[in-house]
Amino acid sequence: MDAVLHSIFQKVQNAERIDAADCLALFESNDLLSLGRIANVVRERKNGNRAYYNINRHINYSNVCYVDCKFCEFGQPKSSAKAYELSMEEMKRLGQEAAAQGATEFHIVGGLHPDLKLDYYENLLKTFKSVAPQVHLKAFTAVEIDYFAKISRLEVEEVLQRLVAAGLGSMPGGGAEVLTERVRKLVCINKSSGQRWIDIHRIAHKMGLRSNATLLYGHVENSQDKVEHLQMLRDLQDETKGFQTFIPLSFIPYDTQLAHLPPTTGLSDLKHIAVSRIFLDNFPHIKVYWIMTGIKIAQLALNFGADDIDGTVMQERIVHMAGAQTPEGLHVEELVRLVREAGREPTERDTLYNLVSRSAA
Ligand code: V47
Repeated sequence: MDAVLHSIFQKVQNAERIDAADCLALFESNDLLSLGRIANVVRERKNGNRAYYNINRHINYSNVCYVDCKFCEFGQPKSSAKAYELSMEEMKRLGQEAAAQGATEFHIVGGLHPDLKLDYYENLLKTFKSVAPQVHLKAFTAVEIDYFAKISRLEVEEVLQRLVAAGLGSMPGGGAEVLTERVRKLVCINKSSGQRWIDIHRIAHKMGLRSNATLLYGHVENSQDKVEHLQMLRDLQDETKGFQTFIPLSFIPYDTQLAHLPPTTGLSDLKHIAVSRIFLDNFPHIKVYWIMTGIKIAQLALNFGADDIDGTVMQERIVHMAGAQTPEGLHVEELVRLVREAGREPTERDTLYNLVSRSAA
């Protein structure tokens, strides 16, 4: 371990907070094993030997989206042959099927649809609650919430209050991409600003909602952008304590407008897990999203800072439309096997990290 990493290691061992310059040094280092060793100290201090997973289903009501982010192939204009909208009947069926398989969470997100109104989204949540009242609804990114506020000419608080009344339980971490304006201008110029994303999570947290945060890495961003992104998240978390989990998302380029970029590497995937675990000292959990990293890297990540391996997902569309080669869902037995083999203790959780115990069948 070189002198710079060694001094960061000492701070972490003494539970001292590292600063933005330290974070930059971590991103600039390729000494992966040392990064993992440092991250593991934080990971085990916070979560011991546990590795969390859940039984969840992703449901993407529609991919119609007017925004046209360069990294996203899921969002399509209404006229595209790839555009779709699920019917309420179909969504009921998906909800019932997942609930019968023991799902405790539906993760519901979609594009920014030019025609749907706020009552559609309220109805959507009510429909899921009517078929599976016990299942937690983690729904709508801050970008969707911002859009709902614009189209309904309501304040964000009121939109969230109406959605909570319809069954909203918490918010996922999508739409953050890279929060700096430099990167947003390059890859998602039509989207809510990074500051707006932060402000909406602040409002949600102040209303008592929990949420997650993400970072989309491996495209046009540099290390400085990522440090600023993590700093914005850490600052908000100091203020509200409303974030549960941070999820670094590795960019899948194949069928996107950025197809000329190379895919991320194993080294880079594990580095992002480790650096975020070390810097985000006020986030309880770091999740490795196996859908994007692949199962093999996800398993290794459990010893490089991650304490959560996400869930069964059942049907992933966002990055599979971008050409991801990973499975679209996993059986819970497979998740448990991966965790055990990594030497961690598989721990089923619900969305809010309450432990779930199931009696053996
Ligand atoms: O916001 C879009 C990203 C996100 C691509 O909160 C891409 O628990 C890689 O946020 N390659 C949605 N990523 C997914 C997401 C998420 C996933 C799992 C759990 C949680 C949680 C949140 O996917 C988008 C965008 O950043 N994305 N296109 C792509 N080609």
